Amino acid sequence: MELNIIHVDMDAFYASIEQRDNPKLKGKPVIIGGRGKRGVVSTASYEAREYGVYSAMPIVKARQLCPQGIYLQGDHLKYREVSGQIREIFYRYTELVEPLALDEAYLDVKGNHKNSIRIAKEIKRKIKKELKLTASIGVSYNKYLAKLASDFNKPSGFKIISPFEAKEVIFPLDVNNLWGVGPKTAQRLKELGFYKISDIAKGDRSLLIREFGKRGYQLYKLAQGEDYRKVTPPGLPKSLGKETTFRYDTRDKGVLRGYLKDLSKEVANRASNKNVKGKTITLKVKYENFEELSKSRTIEGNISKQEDIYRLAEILLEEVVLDKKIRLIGITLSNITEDGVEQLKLL
Ligand code: TTP
Ligand code: MG
Repeated sequence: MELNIIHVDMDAFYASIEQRDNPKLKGKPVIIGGRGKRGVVSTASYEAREYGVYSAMPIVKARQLCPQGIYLQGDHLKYREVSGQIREIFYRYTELVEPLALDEAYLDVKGNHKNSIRIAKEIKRKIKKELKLTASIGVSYNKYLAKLASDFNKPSGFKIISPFEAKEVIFPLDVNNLWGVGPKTAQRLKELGFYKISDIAKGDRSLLIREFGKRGYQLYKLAQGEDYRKVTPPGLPKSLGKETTFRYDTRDKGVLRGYLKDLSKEVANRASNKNVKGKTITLKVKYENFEELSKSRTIEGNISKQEDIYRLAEILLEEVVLDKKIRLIGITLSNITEDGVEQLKLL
């Protein structure tokens, strides 16, 4: 298990940006939030948190707790811009960046030859040096633990959770520290006798599954420090496919190849429009009796060109038994990654 997942979460994001841009706000309780009686706190600087002010609290209440606070409406355009600058730093290390919010993202740095702990430290340093802001960073071997780690010693935290210490770190924690467990699930878990993560890890798996279904199994796995979710960059389609139903059913290979050529071209065009490439080609056929069959092949490299897609589809067609006529054929490109970002980003 490699420590290739990094989770970055900026500290008191909106408030820190305001403090950075206006020296008078430095070291002061700054509260960003909506205006008016019904406004709520978006975030509070760490100085303001000492008064008990936190996100989602009504502004009215915040003013009671911290009358000397500096209350600002905030500038979302600016926060968005800074968010872009932070992501630009991430992209120097990997294209596998999955933002969760303006100030938060998962990175998978498995493709980078540098040691991931070193990458994480560099990212932290660059955010500080170039953007004059602090981030809290967690490094681990999966998303759940990386996010947990980044939250460990905020602000300006840095924590690594290795496979050897994962259980030691998570076992004593309350079940609400499991990914996706909100107040309701936490309460139900406690009614069932699961208070700490260790209770789940050592508990009755079938009870969890009976109670929560698939989610119960996932909780059981998370409690062992296991999480198989991948870091998925946004906007990338999971697959690109195109299929066609024939006017006349056929088992003629020449005709089928002709269709495959057209379909390959369409899939290649879509890949080019979306600027993606893929590793897996799937050929789907539907026989005249509506029976369906699909065959896949995954290659080492990545493809996106018509001729490459066609070549693989043709190989797959050879594996299809043509004892009945076919009424539909389709090609799908999957296992998709962005094409050409490397060069663009270096420019
Ligand atoms: P968070 O990362 O949750 O909070 P934060 O960055 O302000 O503080 P922390 O150091 O604890 O990470 O959210 C990021 C930004 O999102 C936050 O600065 C403001 C905004 N936000 C809201 O507008 N409403 C909310 O309820 C929350 C939680 C955040
Ligand atoms: Mg944050």
